[in-house]
Amino acid sequence: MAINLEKGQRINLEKDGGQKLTNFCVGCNWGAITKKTFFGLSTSVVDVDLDLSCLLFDANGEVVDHIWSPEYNLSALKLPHGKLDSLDRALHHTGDDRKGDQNGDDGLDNEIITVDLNRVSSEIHSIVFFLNIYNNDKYKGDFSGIPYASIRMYEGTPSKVNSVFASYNVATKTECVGKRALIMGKLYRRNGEWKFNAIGDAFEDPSIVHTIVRVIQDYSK
Ligand SMILES: [Ca+2]
Ligand SMILES: [Ca+2]
Repeated sequence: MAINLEKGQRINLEKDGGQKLTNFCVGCNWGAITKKTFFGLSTSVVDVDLDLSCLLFDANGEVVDHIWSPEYNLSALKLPHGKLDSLDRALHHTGDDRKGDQNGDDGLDNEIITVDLNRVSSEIHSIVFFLNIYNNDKYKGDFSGIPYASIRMYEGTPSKVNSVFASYNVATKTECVGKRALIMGKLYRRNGEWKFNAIGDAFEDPSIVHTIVRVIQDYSK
């Protein structure tokens, strides 16, 4: 049975059979907004661009590595340029989806970070995942205005879901109303084992820059 994550919940990465979860996907599935126009006779689609990212920290809470869309060139802000792979190649992002599902829920996640915990550099002690609504002219709303948006950890590949380990529904959570950024959760080492803390803190951050700074300041330890 998949775990329905609650804010603040801490879980062991242990499957029903007792084996450890080591290879999995962290993904976000969301839909574009369909609007009825002209007295309901036709429809128009408003693209929604969510961005899934993560920051990787060492035991002292110093930034070791990061993954966010290469479309974000933040060098003017003294933040690293976006990239899709971690330096140790243990984590890989499938790429920036700027639209969301256009024809209803396709059951697949639109942005995914694949994780192989066995390959994570020993230097890394925590990995914080976060989600932003990209700041563009198409969608100015918050998480609650998106027809569906959920995050999950599952075994499989970006194109095939074998077994869902845990999920978190963003669009229906009251704490996400009025918010455009979500600190999803943190993978962290404890006594040689990986665990997961479903943080679930949501913020009004107008851009990913605010969230990156926030994660570095408040979620690195
Ligand atoms: Ca995106
Ligand atoms: Ca989808």
